[in-house]
Amino acid sequence: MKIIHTSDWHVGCTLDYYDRTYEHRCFFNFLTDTIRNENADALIVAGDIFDSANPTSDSQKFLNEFLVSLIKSFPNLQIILTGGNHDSASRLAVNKSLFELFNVHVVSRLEIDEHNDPALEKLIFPLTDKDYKICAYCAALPFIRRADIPVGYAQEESYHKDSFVNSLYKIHKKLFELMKAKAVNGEKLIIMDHTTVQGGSVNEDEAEHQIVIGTVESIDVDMYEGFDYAALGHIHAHQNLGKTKPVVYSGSPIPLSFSEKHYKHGVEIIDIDGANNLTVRHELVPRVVDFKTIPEEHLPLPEVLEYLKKLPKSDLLPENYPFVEIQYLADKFEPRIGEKIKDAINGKKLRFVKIKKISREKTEQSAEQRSLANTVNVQELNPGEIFEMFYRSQADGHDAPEEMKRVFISILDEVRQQEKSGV
Ligand SMILES: [Mn+2]
Repeated sequence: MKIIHTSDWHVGCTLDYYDRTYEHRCFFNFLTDTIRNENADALIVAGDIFDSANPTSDSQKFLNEFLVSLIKSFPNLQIILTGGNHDSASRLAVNKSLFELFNVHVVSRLEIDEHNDPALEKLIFPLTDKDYKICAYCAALPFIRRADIPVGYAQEESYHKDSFVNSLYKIHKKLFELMKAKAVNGEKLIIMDHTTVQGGSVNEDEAEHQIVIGTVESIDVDMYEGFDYAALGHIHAHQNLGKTKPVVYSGSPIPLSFSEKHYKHGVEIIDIDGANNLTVRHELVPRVVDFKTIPEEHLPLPEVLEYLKKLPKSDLLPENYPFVEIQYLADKFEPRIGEKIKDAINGKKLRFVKIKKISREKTEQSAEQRSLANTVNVQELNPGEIFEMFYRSQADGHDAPEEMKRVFISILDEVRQQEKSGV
């Protein structure tokens, strides 16, 4: 059987107020073609379906129409969508019971059962091939927030010093046991998760700069031991972190920001063959709108303005106009820079997104510092990670002491509790 794994669609996202619907529509067309060409049996989407917890009615309609088109074109396709940190658990679940009728399962939150335990059985779905033979079991874990875990849930466990991470370990272990008991005929065990795994890099081209390290809310890759495939979402750069079995971030299908323009955006095609071997390959999503940083060289503003004025004409349609970041080398204050740039690009077929000021000092910084400064999408990091990055930036690259991280997390928890209780 074939399963397609993707994540982080962020339907409804904009880039500096520019609409991205065209790119999503092209992606949905690509996905439809891929499901047809691969003769896929299942589509699993690991979180961040919408960009916002309050998607517009247009965004919701757009997603619903796509799902309906899939149901019509592929009546036997099984679809599982999980909630990510960008999604609202209750909003994503609005059409849950309707979609259930058509083999589309929406798992937006971790439910709690009558024993005050996470309702893990509800997260497990059998996946079948064309002959209705179960080939795999899929555990669909949505993004889990601290507040989702019942108080005292993993008290007796001691995988980790942080009680939240301890709970996550317990959930994964219990899910594995439940699934293992079902898989009496060697069915494959797949887990969907929307989380930060330690060692995951936010920039696949610079894998040595592993930014996501040691934060309380990130989990170890060993948590997926025993599973045949972990279908991850949350980090937008495609990567496989598995040591023996695949633990894969499919990555987002389109770049959400300029820092993601070099990512190899795509989807994963998982194949379980007749001999029960599982293989996976990454299929690239064609880039329909370019992301350009111009000029490529670091030039002072007057030369940049000349360069922009001389940009050649193109016959692109408006929906294909590239997103453009304009960079210039700054040594002094430049008044009215936005206006000057807008004048220089007037009538050019591009979408101006932002100005990137390169300071002379910065060009003298090490390449490593620059890549750290330029490649992190803050929205995809949790507060603990941002705190650690900030600490390192202020402390010549030294890691924050453990005690300080704990204090930060406890303050953060307190603030969240206060927000929840409306204080
Ligand atoms: Mn995301």
